[in-house]
Amino acid sequence: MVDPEAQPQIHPPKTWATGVPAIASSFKQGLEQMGAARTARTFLKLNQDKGFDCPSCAWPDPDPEDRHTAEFCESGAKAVAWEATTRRVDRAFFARHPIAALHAQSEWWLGQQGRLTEPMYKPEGGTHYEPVSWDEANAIITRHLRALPSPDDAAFYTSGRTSNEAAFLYQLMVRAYGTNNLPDCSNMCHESSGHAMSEQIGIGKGAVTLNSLEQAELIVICGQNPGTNAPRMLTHLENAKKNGATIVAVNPLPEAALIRFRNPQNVKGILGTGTAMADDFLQIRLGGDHALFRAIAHLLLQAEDANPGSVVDHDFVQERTTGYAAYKASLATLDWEQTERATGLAREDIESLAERFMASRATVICWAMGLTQHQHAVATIQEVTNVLLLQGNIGKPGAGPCPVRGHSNVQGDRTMGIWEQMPPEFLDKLAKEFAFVPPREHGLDAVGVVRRLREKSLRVFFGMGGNFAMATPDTPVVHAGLAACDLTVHVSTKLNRSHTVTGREALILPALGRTDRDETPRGLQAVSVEDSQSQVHLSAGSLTPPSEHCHSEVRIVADLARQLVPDVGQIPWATFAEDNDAVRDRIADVVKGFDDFNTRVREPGGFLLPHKPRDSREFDTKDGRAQLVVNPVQVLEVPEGRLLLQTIRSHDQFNTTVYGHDDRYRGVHGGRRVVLVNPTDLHRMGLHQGDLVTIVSEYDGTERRAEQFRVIAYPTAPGCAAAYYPETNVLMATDHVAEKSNTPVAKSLVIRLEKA
Ligand SMILES: Nc1nc2c(c(=O)[nH]1)N[C@H]1C(S)=C(S)[C@@H](COP(=O)(O)OP(=O)(O)OC[C@H]3O[C@@H](n4cnc5c(=O)[nH]c(N)nc54)[C@H](O)[C@@H]3O)O[C@H]1N2
Ligand SMILES: Nc1nc2c(c(=O)[nH]1)N[C@H]1C(S)=C(S)[C@@H](COP(=O)(O)OP(=O)(O)OC[C@H]3O[C@@H](n4cnc5c(=O)[nH]c(N)nc54)[C@H](O)[C@@H]3O)O[C@H]1N2
Ligand code: SF4
Ligand SMILES: [Mo]
Repeated sequence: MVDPEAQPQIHPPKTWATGVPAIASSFKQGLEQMGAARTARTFLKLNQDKGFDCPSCAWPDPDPEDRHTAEFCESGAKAVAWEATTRRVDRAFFARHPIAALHAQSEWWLGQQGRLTEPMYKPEGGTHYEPVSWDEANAIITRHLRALPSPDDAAFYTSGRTSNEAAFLYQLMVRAYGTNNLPDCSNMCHESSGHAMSEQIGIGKGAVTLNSLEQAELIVICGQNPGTNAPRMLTHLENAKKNGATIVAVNPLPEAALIRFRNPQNVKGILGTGTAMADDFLQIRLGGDHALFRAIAHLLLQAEDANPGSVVDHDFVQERTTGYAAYKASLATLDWEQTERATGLAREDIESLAERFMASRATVICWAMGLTQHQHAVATIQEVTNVLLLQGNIGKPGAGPCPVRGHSNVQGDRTMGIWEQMPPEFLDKLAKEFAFVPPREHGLDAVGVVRRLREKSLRVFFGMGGNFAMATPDTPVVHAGLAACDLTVHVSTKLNRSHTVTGREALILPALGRTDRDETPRGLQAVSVEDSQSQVHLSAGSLTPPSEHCHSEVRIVADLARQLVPDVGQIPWATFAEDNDAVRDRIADVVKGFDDFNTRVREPGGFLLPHKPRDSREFDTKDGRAQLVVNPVQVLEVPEGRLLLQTIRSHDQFNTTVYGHDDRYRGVHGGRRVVLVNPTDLHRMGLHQGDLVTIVSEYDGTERRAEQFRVIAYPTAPGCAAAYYPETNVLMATDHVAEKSNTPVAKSLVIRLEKA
């Protein structure tokens, strides 16, 4: 296991995705980590009815009768191999490695050591983690939390892999303890989508299903790299294409999968040249999408004026929306010079995309982090929704907004109440169901927690999964703030950086993963998850757990709650600890759309949650109509000699987990400290491929530095650069956030490159 951090090798970017190398890569990872028998056994259960849900992304599964034997992709296989590894991190490992030595290792190395096997504790002044019993661990947490002047001095983070059942119990415990400090990874991810869409259509979730997607006439994919981050989406795009859909990619990077796709699940896909995926590729400048969609709307309205009734769906707009007149007035004229500057696109390219909108009777727009992680993200997503609403592209087959979620259950966790600002109706129901008084004041979101860490005023940090120390902005500030806590606790499957950035005392609590069998005195347990398109289904692992001391997240929460809040309300924690059906019965009482949960979740494929705009074109907004909203365009101005930097995922990582050092489709091999820059910009800056540079970000008069990056000449949009996360989180400023959603800006940092 050599950490090949040395000099990366650069090959030309690929112009197609998947096919044989993807299959080879999946099995290589599996065989290395698990051996042949376990690999075959595990992969055959992945995403199958009565099997387990892929722990990687949130892309939905087809109906059970339409599933393949291998209903997964390379990314899913890597995530499974990573979790189901036979390597172990036990007490001997922690005795051998002082925490400081672990801290010096890379993310990749930490992730390679294997599964955590028992609770570990770092006492005050300790240099090593030491074994501790579950009872003692819970007593330590309880002692600290009870000693706090206010429950608001603790924060309880959730990453989106947590099951519905565990998430529901977790928020219940935290609210019973007395705080709404429930930040989650969604705060850094699709918060902007949720915020934008809730205001406009009354719900923050996507409004298309897989079947519907395949009936679209036009699919626009903005700010998303599905070939790496939601690979099976490509199969459905390919089907849509076979049904006659036009696909347009809007991206600063020519991502391989958006250009050409080889489907590994059919023989022609393996051998043949594949499907040309995108009919058009608009190489947009970072942050230019708001201006692009304003221009599209302008052109649609202009065409409508020229030929009334030809473009706008007037029945829909009149009966179901508010704000048309003001919206139309705001688009009477368009500043084309500003539009071209903001988008980096030529007017003809925008006009030709507008024509595709006009020609389509059913349009889907998909997006991910390329839209959500900008200062103007909420306005951008609202403009996307405006354009869909104008043509009535919601609540009919083949049409609608399709935000593609990240973590496999990030959407479900939110549905279960993991949010620092759950609405009063939810809290009322919780209060009634469990006979206690939940706190009403909004809690801290992820950036709120970072601000408390910055002022060193947070006392206890509790992480339900995830890697808060690396996923957040301003890495050194976060690390110093965590180190100043009285106690840090992490419920995890594997070692990561957050375990090496310890509070005065620290705990690691080992959890079962999706692949593990969960057997309690009440029998085998299954959990449930909600995918990106609101389908809820069961997931049950079948592998023997890494150790008898690994507990399910459900049990971890319930056992802690029995010590922490035994007398708050009437909550049967002991039953919850071993019976997920009992938890689901209570979710059915509290959470909308979950009636008869235990029965419906056992139907093959589970059940679809209600979604008024999708199901009946009804909108839970202030006036019961969808809102067309006006937001002024902002052009990201970049001073001379600077670039806009986006921080992205390579093909060999899952967020802060680094599986390997190749980014195959982009042609980067053997290293991650690289910055991709357009050749004309390099030439202008006097830099050459392979030069070693320091990336310096400039925000609000402050500078942040990331050293030892190699420059790669890459066909990204001019004026733009790209580098991998989390190595570049040191460049992000805590206060640089999206308006309204408070999401850290990860996709448009003003930077300069200094030759080392
Ligand atoms: N294998 C794998 N799968 C994953 C993950 C992973 O790390 N690895 N992470 C999961 C998670 S939590 C998430 S949120 C998703 C993330 O999925 P993505 O959003 O696809 O992930 P990113 O790598 O952040 O890629 C952002 C994409 O948007 C483009 N982009 C950036 N800025 C702009 C812009 O201003 N305009 C436009 N039009 N495009 C832009 C980038 O070039 C890139 O293609 O993936 C999930 N799935
Ligand atoms: N610069 C920059 N920063 C970003 C982003 C970006 O694009 N650029 N993206 C943001 C986004 S979209 C997201 S979602 C966040 C992600 O932030 P997080 O969700 O906090 O980070 P992950 O890397 O997904 O967390 C991985 C860890 O989760 C633990 N884990 C894995 N499986 C399980 C499980 O089943 N149970 C438990 N208890 N633990 C488990 C493992 O210990 C693993 O190390 O990062 C954000 N940060
Ligand atoms: S598309 Fe996402 S959920 Fe499906 S197998 Fe691949 S990584 Fe897993
Ligand atoms: Mo995410």
